[in-house]
Amino acid sequence: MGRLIGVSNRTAADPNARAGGLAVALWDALVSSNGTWFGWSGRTVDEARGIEMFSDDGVDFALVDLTHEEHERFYLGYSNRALWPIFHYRTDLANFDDEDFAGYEAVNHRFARLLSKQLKPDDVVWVHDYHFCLMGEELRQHGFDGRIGYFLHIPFPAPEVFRTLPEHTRLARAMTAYNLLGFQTDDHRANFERYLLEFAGGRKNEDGTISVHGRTVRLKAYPIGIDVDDFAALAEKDKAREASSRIGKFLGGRELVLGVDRMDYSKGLPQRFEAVGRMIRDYPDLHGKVSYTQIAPPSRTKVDEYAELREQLDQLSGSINGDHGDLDWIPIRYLARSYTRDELAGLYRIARVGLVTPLRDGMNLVAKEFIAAQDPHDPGVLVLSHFAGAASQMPEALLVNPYDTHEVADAIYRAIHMPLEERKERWNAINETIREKDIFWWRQSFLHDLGHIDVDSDIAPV
Ligand code: ADQ
Repeated sequence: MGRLIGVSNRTAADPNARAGGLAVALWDALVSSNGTWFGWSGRTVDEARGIEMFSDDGVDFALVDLTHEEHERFYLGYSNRALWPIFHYRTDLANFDDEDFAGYEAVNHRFARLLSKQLKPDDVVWVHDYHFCLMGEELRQHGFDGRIGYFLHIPFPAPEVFRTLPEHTRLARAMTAYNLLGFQTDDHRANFERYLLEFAGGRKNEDGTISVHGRTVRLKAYPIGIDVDDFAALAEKDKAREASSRIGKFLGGRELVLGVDRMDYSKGLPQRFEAVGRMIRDYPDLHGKVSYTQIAPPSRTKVDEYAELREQLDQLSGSINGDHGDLDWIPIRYLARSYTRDELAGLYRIARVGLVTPLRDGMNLVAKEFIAAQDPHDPGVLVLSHFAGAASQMPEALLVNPYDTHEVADAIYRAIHMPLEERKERWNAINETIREKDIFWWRQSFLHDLGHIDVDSDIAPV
C-alpha cells in the first residue's frame, strides 16, 4: 500500500487534540506510511491562501485556511445547519440555503484541487465525515484514480429523511465516487444501501457490492472504538484520582449519576434532565442519596439552536433543583465546561451510573470510555440510548428510549440498586466487546478492506 492520506475537517495539528479518537487511530498509520493529514487549519482569514505544510512528531500536515465567508457557508451553514440536523433526524431544525450549499461545494472543490496536487497514483486517501461528502468525486474530477475510502462518523438517516435535503441526489451521487464507504452501524449502512437501490437506480451484486452511476461501491459497518488499555490506565493516574477525590468530597457518600456530552441537541440533554426530575418525583427514597452531575461544554455557539439549548438547560436544571432540592442537596449539578481526559476518566470511575441517552448518535465514545474506566471489582452501570450506534454492540447495557422519561427514570433506579454480581456480569461482557473492537481494530479493518479493492475494475470514467 502507498502513503495514507487522511482528510478531515479538524486535524490533530493542535497537540491538545491528539488524545482524541481519530488522532489515536490515524497517527501510527500515517507515521508508518510516511503519510499526510490534510484538513482545515482551524483559522479563518480574509483571503484564501494555499496549503501550509509542516511535520510534527513524524506526521506531515497539510492545512488550509477557510475564509470568513467559507467558514460561515461551508462549516456553520451547510455542514452544521443542514447536514448535521438532517443526519440526526432533526428535519425541524434544518436550514436549507442555496448559498450555504454553494459554499459547501466550493470548499470541497478548492480543498480537492489543493490536495490533488499532492497526490501520487498509489496513495490511499481516507476521507472523514459529513464535511466532505463531495471530496471523492472532486478528486476523481481532478484525475485521481487511486483508492479513496470514506468514513461517516454520524448516522446515515433513513432514505425518507435523507430525501428532505434538497441536494440529496447530488450528495449521494458524489458519495458513490468512493470505493469504500464505512458506517458506524449496520443500520446506517442499510439506510444508504436502500437509498441507492430505491432512489438512485443502484443494483446489488452477488458479492454484496453495489453498481450505481457506472461505478462499483462497497458499503460496510466499522463501529469506531477507543484505546481501551490507555483509557483504563488513565483512570488510575494521579490526575484522575484527584478528580475522583474532589467530586467525592462534594458527593459525601451519595451515588454519582454522571453524564458527559458536548452540548448538542442530538445528545438528548433536556429529555435527560426531565427523566432525572421524574425519577426524583417517582422515587422519594432517592432524595438526598444520589447526585446527577452533567458535564456539557458548549459547542458551535454561533449556531442559534446551540445557544437556545444552553438557555433551555439552565432553565430546566434551575426549576428541577428549585422544586426538589434541599438545604444540603441539589439533584442536578450541571457544569458547562470541559475537563481533561484524565479528569473525565476519574469521574467515570467513581460514577455508579453512566447516563448516555442521545436522541441520535453515530456511535458515542463516552459510552465506551465509561466502561473502560470502571473498577472491574466494583463496576458502575451504563444506561444507554437505543439510538446511539454503541447500543448495537452493547446489549448488556440498560438500553432505554431517551424520549421515554419513565423508562429512563426506572433504568437509573434499577442501575443504582443493581447487585454487584449482575453489575460485574454486564460490565465484563461489554468490556470484552470494546476490547475486541477497539480503535486499532477499526482502523486496520477499514484500511485492510480499502487496500484490497481492485480499483481498476471499479471506476467507469466520471
Ligand atoms: P461527538 O458527537 O463529539 O463525535 P462522542 O463520540 O460522544 O461524540 O465524543 C467524542 C469525545 O469528546 C469523547 O472522547 C469524549 O470524551 C469527549 N467529550 C465529550 N464531552 C466532553 C466534555 N464535557 N469534556 C471533555 N471531553 C468531552 C462524533 C459522533 C459520535 C462518534 C464520534 C467518533 O457524533 O457519534 O462516536 O464522532 O466517531
